[in-house]
Amino acid sequence: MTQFTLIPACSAAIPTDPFIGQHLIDGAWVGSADGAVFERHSPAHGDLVSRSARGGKDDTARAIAAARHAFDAGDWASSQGAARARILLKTADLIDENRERIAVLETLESGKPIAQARAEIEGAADLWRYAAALARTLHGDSHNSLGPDMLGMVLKEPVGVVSLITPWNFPFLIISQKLPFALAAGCTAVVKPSEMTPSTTVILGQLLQQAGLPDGVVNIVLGYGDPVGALMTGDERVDMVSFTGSTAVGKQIVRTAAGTLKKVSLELGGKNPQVIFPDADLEATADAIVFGVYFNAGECCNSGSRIIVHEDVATALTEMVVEMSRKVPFGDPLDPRTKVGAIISPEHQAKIAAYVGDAETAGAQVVLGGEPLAIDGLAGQFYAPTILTGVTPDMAIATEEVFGPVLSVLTFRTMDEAISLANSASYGLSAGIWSRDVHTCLEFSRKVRAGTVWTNTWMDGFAEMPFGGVKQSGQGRELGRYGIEEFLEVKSVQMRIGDTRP
Ligand code: TXE
Repeated sequence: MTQFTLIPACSAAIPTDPFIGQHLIDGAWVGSADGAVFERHSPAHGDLVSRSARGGKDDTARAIAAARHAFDAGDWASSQGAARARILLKTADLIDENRERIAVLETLESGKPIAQARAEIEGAADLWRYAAALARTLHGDSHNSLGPDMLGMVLKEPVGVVSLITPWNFPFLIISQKLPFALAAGCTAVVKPSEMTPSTTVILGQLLQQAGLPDGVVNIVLGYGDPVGALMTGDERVDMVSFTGSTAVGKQIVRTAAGTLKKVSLELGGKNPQVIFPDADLEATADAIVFGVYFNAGECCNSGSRIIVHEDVATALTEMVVEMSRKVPFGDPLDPRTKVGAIISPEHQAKIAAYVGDAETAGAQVVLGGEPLAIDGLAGQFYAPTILTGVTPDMAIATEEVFGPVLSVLTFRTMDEAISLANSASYGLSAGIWSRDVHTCLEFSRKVRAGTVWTNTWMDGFAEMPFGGVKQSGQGRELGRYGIEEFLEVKSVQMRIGDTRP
């Protein structure tokens, strides 16, 4: 029997000319002041995909100055919510119209399957529409119980200039979890996409211009965390940083932002447990586990990478997951049948392999995979679907984010033990519970420390539902009403009315 389902290189054409990315500063597309560029090759195919301006100190400073000027001029911040909503809605329509172009670039730069890239772009357009609706619902409170001659008003105002720094795993979706909400609130922005996946954010900038966004409201600087991201975090003219990425860089951002005490919102890593009780529908659970661990090749903060299964059903469930894993199509991300594509970089592939190797040394058993995959006709890096049993809580693989298609299986006997295992990582992004008993589901949901709990499902997401983590998974929330509140300040206005003489 073939061990895995592999999809070889398909016939989809890869553009011969690379995508050229420039910075967007005050409405103009420009190269770097020093002429520097960087390139991105497809992690699946090896071909050159994009050549981008590589931002430095001057480019970043100009972008921040443009955002500051656009905010302080007041036209955007004090515009009607309805006017901002119109631009966001137009942007959503343009995203739909350009879906294929964006999806192909996203796939080529990130290595993710084209079918998932298309769904991601569709989901992103929905976020722009949702944020447009929120732009028309901004309101504070009034208090008329402060005495006969006093009126209190609580106003919601935009935070100001926001720096938005995004990672490579869902480039278009993650910027769409931040930017439309910031714009709906009336903020202006400086955006830095990951150096691995800069190009779809450039397209977004082009679409925003087409939609009629005034110059300077959104500025994009392409380049690396050092210096661009760090400057966007430390500059006094920036009022807030919203970051998605690694916990290590999240901590660095907090330290840098402390110099000017700016507001910081962080969406960081996860080591998300799924607890399976013996009364769960095992087939549905296995199916969701397979989806949860291989989605985006496991390069996903919500990856369900840690299952904690009751001893009585551990063997049966693991066998089901192994069998289902063999059938998941791994391979050329441009082939619409592919469900799992390439690993983002050779360095990251080595990091995944090291985690698996260390777990084996520590006594875990590799029951599936545990090695790189060679795919016919593809020069990039792929890692096999990997399942480890006999994982114990003291192993690094049980508590650290691997960010690859690697599942760790732990076992439990009692609810207390399950909760203690689930809460044993320093992360607290998401968690799952599988049981037919509503009391079991509720008890777990209340006791687990996580920003999101899925019961009898995994990784559903809705524009309406807030998303974010506790513990070292971050602070602040995206999406839902909370998604816009992050970008608003509260001002207390206390007004004496009637006779103002003492
Ligand atoms: O992330 P980084 P990387 C995790 C995952 C992965 C690891 C490393 O475990 O293996 O992070 O990925 C910018 N100041 N996640 O190295 O470095 C950088 O340019 C300001 C979890 O790609 O955190 C990029 O735009 N910005 C995660 C962004 O930060 C800085 C998604 C993220 O890069 C900076 C991705 C600095 N000092 C990785 N240094 C999730 N939450 O889903 C870098 N950057």
